[in-house]
Amino acid sequence: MADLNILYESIVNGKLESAVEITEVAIAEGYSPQEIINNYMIKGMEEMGQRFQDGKAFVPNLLMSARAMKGSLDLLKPLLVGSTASYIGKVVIGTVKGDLHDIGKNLVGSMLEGCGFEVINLGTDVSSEKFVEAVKEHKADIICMSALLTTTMLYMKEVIAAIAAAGLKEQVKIMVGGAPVNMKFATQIGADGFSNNANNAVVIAKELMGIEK
Ligand code: B1M
Repeated sequence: MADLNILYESIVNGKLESAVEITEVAIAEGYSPQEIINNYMIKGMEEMGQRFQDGKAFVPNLLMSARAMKGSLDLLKPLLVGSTASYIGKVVIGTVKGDLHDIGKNLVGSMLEGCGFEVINLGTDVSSEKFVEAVKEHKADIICMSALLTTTMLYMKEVIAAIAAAGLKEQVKIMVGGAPVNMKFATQIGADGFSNNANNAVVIAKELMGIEK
């Protein structure tokens, strides 16, 4: 039987191979991807954040942990993606300019995909111009912005201003998220929705599309 504490330890210690190995076993044994992600992988990254803050871990450690997390996530992603014949809405998602954190954003994107949205992932360090272009090009219903730094979250306001300046505010709903972002901030900058986790992001996105839960 899979000991998922090994997965937690592998993320914390940045061990890609053992993270992948134990994830494969867990999948074969029928663990749900949500349980694996929420109870072990995210907890491992949170522990690394704490250690980093306490000066007990450094950027290379974070990178190793992120690599291990990505390895496991790549295996779980196909299980999150459902088989939808037609999409319920189109989402453009990206981490805002100046910010390179993408694990949480990718998780949100995968969950949205799994729940029937078409997702256009713009990556990290995304400028307001790129968001505007993508909304126009893909005729997106929702923009999801992610930020993990207290400095870069401020850029979300600039993106919203650029969307308004391009005359797109009535056309597209704007959702924000990421560790330092909260409901108060989301309201202040004029976002239509906020979520502090990937599961709830789907609920909010559906609400914004006018779809019953
Ligand atoms: Co950095 N980092 N980091 N980092 N990093 C944090 C964010 C930090 C809190 C660590 C700490 O000090 N405790 C801190 C920020 C402090 C602050 O601003 N208050 C920090 C710092 C300071 C930095 C650097 C400045 C360090 C340096 O260079 N001196 C630097 C900045 C680089 C840059 O972006 N320009 C930096 C770099 C990095 C790495 C590149 C090494 C690496 C990222 C690798 C990668 O993403 N590919 C990294 C990591 C791994 C972290 C921590 C440890 C983990 C982040 C993570 O992946 N969490 C993080 C500490 C922490 O968060 N505890 C930290 C797991 C992920 C699943 O959660 O991203 O929160 P999260 O996503 C959640 C929710 O927030 C929400 O749903 C997700 C799933 O539940 N969500 C959304 C996220 N986006 C959403 C969008 C939505 C909705 C919900 O749309 C609507």
